[in-house]
Amino acid sequence: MRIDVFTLFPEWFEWFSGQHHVRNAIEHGAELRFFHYRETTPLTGGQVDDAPYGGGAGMVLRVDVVDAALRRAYEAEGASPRVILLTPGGRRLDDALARELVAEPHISLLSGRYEGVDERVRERLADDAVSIGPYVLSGGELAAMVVVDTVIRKLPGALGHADSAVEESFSEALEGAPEYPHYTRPAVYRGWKVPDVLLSGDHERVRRWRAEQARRRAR
Ligand code: 6GU
Repeated sequence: MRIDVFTLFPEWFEWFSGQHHVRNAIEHGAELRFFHYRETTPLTGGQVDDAPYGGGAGMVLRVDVVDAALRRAYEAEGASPRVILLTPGGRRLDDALARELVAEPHISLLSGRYEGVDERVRERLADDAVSIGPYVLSGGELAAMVVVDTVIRKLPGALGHADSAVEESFSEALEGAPEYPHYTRPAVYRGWKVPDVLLSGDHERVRRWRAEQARRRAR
């Protein structure tokens, strides 16, 4: 799978790209690339934004700037990724959407900044608009990291243990329920005990207990 991120702040992603699970996914064949709007802007002086028509505060990311970045990235190689605008008004990210995205061979995430992004980006250039939750961030960069993280951890090899992503919270294996509780050593700490069933060695009882706990958390 290939994931491209378009941004005005590529340096924000340096730390993220260095994280173990991200590097693992890349070593297993995932591709993660970053594109800086400023490097492909058709405007002079690295301009990427402009004042809003109709007036008002703040600046708006220009449609010609986003179009130039997409064309430069894809036209020569004839790539046609699913283009996703990151915006607080988009479709809410959940596990179903993450599964939908991980099934794509190639996605592009467009981060916006400033007061907003020219609406023609959403109407004409993007296939989808996605939000990570009901609050407003200063830009799409953190949202892009959240989307990339939820998607790549579903790719083979991103997590150390092959089954870790299968049974995790909200996944299909748990029928969309939040995850069951986890415990590790010590078995008793300050008198706080780990449930006996987990120490029983009876895998079937453990499986049933975990399924019941996950259902309970869902309620
Ligand atoms: Cl995708 N972008 C911004 N700026 N704020 C958000 C968001 C995205 N999702 C939730 N809040």
